[in-house]
Amino acid sequence: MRNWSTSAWKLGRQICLITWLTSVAITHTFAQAGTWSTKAAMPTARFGAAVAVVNSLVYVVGGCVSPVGNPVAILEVYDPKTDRWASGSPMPEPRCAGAAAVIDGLIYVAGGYSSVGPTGGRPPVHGIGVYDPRTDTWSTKASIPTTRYGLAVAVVDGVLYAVGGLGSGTGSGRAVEAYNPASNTWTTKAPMPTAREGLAAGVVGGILFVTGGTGSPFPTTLDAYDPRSDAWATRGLIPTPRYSPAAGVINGLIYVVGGASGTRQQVEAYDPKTNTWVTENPMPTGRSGLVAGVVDDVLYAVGGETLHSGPFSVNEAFDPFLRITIDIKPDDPDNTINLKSRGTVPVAILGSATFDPTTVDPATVTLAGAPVVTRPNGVPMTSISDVNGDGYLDLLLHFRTQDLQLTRTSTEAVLYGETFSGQRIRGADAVRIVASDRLLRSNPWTEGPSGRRTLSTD
Ligand SMILES: [Ca+2]
Ligand SMILES: [Ca+2]
Repeated sequence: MRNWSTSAWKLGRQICLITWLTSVAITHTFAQAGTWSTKAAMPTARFGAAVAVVNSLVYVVGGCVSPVGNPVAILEVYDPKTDRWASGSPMPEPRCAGAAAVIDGLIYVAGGYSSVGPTGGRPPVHGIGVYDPRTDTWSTKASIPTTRYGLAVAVVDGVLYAVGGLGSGTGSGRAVEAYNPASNTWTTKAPMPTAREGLAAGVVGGILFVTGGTGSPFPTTLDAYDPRSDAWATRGLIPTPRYSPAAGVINGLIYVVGGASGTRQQVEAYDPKTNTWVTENPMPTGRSGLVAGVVDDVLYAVGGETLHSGPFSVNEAFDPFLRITIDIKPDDPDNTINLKSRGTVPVAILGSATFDPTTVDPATVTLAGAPVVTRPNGVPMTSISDVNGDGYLDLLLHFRTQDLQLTRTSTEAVLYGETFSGQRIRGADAVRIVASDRLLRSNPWTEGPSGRRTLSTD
């Protein structure tokens, strides 16, 4: 039997009880606005793999290929643009229930076990496996001090944090160790408040959030780690406690997907800003031991198992947003933005046969992190007209250029918002960032809040 799942199965009834007991204490709402779709299946069905995203490609590495375990070294790569899979060089050794993260374009895989012995023993993988997608080659770095599997890893400020998991040492479930690639060394950090194996992690605003997993007692909370102060805080309860879910961060929300509890289809999103949860549409194929990679704000839930079936090759995509079309600077096909301008950037949310932009709540809209310009009374400044003459009304909004979180290398700006009924929307348009001083001198025209051009007096 695979102990990796049976521990969760034993706790199944306990989970239901905990869920019922805690549901009244948790602030969460039901949005159910995101949509699921089925994508090309992974060539090799697996659970307990590790996942990383580099340059919009999803790398799924290692895992177990049979219900009894059988760790593998396989690397398979999914390209969401083409909905196709390719193979990469396998890891130096098999690894199941490890975890991966990306630093400077390299994939670091830590923890896991390399085989399953006849009596259920799981020899640990000691070294970090480092994969360079540019050369399709692997190397091995410093051994993790506390060997463990079913851990989570995450990166904050170029340092990899290996959190929790089940290992040989006592207290492995609370272990936190940080790996610095510059020095190839590990450092011991403050332990988690809650012991967890089969947990999920996400980073928002430099804070590492963990939830899920098994332990003693069964973890029902979401815990937050601040690497700057090396301190943990418990941030409240998760609506559905579960073993071995996957997690992905999209626009500052942590989406926790699947895991052993009930149908294993549950999707819940945590907002660190408000410390609240939203229940999302369930995943079509319920699974635990799956992985999740996020590309262009779409979460790809790949592989996994259940107690009675799997491993799975299934690949299902979750999009939290209604995708809309925007036109940054309707008068300018190049969407030129001078980051030092004191003016505003007009953006049209375009209407269509299927989308009425007047349903958008302007107070919820941001462009590259900037809010909509408001009137002195605080009401967002908006206008409605058919800016592109296609017969559908468009919503014109303005954003202060100096509020935009863009850099000189930005090539795209993303607009997020919600409709008045709570549907999340997302639109993106290309931008061309220009050297500021030169433009100010050569172009005497600046844009006012109305979007109309006025001659600058500079
Ligand atoms: Ca434009
Ligand atoms: Ca229009």
